[in-house]
Amino acid sequence: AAPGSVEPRTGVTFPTEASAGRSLLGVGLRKTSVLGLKSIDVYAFGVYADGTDLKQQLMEKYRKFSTSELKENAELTNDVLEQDIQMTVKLQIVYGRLSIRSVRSAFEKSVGTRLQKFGGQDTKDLLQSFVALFKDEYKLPKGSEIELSRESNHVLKISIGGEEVGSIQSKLLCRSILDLYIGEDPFDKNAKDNVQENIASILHS
Ligand code: DAO
Ligand code: DAO
Ligand code: DAO
Repeated sequence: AAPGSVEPRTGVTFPTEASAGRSLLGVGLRKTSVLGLKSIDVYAFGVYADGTDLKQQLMEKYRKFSTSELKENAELTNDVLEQDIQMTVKLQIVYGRLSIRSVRSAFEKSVGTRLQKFGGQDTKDLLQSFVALFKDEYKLPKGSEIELSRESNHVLKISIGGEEVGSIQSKLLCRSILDLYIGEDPFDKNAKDNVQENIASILHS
């Protein structure tokens, strides 16, 4: 098999490198619960970052800390979210009956909460106009691959099945999306911890 990391609960493998030489830092699972009862595995994900950007933006500030101090350092994650560091989150859908309607409402909830938290109330209309672009006729069957990437200068790029479907320059939106995976209340705590550990070791390499 090609080198990579397997997300253990779904068996999805993520390659150790994403496009443009970004390295895999952690893998995880995005779940949801229906009616607060049944838990559904929705997608597996892999978080990648450009090692050179990490060093350039963060080394100066964090070199004085040991690796174990860095693993616990909340400010480090905050800086990763804020700075102009190229990152990619690859998603692979594992839920077989995902409707665009539920993608829309999940997005409103997950990303919407973050937009409000970091940007304030006036992001609401923008969010509405964005989710309106998720048309009902789109399909995201099991196995679909989505890439969310932050390009330099805070450009968010979204690709589905290797095809770019949109991009927008917004520091707030980039931050809000990455926060789902490595922020304060992440989808998968274990994935977040692995990402932070790997960032710590990159900063000491
Ligand atoms: O079908 O009732 C249901 C549950 C569906 C849950 C959907 C969660 C969607 C998560 C966002 C996926 C983004 C690609
Ligand atoms: O898991 O709650 C979440 C948010 C995931 C962000 C996924 C964005 C996907 C946009 C593609 C929609 C295409 C119809
Ligand atoms: O950063 O200036 C800003 C405000 C951006 C708000 C983003 C709202 C989200 C909807 C647009 C997403 C399009 C991909």
